[in-house]
Amino acid sequence: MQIRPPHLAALLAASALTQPATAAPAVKFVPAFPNLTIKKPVWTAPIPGTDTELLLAQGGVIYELPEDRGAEEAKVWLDFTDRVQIDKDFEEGLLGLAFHPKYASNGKFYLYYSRQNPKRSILSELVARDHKPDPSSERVLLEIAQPYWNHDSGLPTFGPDGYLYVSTGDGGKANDPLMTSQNLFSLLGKILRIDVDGRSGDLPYGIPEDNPFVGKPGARAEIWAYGLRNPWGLHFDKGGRLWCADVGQALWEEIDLIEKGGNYGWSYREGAHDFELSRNPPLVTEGKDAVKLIDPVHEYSHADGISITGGVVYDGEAFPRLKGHYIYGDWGSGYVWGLKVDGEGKKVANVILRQRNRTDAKQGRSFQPTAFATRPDGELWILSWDGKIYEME
Ligand SMILES: [Ca+2]
Ligand SMILES: [Ca+2]
Repeated sequence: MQIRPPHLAALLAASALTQPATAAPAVKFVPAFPNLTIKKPVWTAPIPGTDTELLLAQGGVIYELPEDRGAEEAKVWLDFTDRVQIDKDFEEGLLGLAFHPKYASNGKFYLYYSRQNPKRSILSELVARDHKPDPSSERVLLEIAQPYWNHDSGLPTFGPDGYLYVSTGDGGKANDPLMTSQNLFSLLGKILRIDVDGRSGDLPYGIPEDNPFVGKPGARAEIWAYGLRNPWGLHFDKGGRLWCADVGQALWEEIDLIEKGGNYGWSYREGAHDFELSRNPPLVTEGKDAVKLIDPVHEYSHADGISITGGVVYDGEAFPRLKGHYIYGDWGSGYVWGLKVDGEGKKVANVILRQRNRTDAKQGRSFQPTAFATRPDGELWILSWDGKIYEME
């Protein structure tokens, strides 16, 4: 079933509401390695304790970012293409990487990727020895059946508590057809929290005792938060707040601050609006079982983009006015914004840092952010679907 396009005037009015009152800081986004093109870069992270930064390509290869800004090629750190299996290369592949907080002593890191037959997402632990990855060390922690090729999400990140958080999408297709996001027995449409150093029962990981659904019949104890559609961007800021950008369906893109046990609404809600095509049972709104849905701290309509790419809270030195802003963008339009919220998580400002891509044939949609990542000097790398790595200037 197709959703009727919303009335343009309504969307433009909504768009006007999301525009900032404050002037945008003068920021330029420029290719940092003009001669280097890495197909579909999706994440970058420094190897802790080294000067080497890694770049994940969705096809299954992890590269080392060259030191030479003029480099035309990047060295391969790990070729994982023998394990990453891709049926539809639009959303499947190698999607996430996280280093263990004690990587310096144990060499452990984590990958999230897709396999086929049956279609599934995998979260694995691997070990690097002297910072060289050992593919034979793979230990599979999670295998999550994927009903469809899209909405795999897959962004492992360690919290300040030392536990591994990983987002999962709703499994795919439109309208949450299997109603996974609200189903607490499904690991889809969730943010999970596991203890990679522990073991609970037969599980290859531990369940932290303070997870919100521990001991609740009919609920998976791995779940930390639920009601997500396709999180693309999961980030702990310095203050320990967990930011999640959740990609919308046809109308609204959203940014959430994730709370323990929180229900972020999909597919009852898209952004801060009722989702008309929801297949879920009617919401219980009164009594002790009343369902509380948490609206995003910020949303924008499809007048301004089509797919949010979550970011990071900027803590660098080069752009003092951006300090404390959550920098994010839209994969489709090329907009980049900086969102400021107060201590209570209420929106204070949302400034435009980059205008949308012009649609003339020359420029096309060249800038399509897939990730915003903090580099060791506190500034940002911005990865783009066109294979380029950008920085702010
Ligand atoms: Ca899927
Ligand atoms: Ca939501």
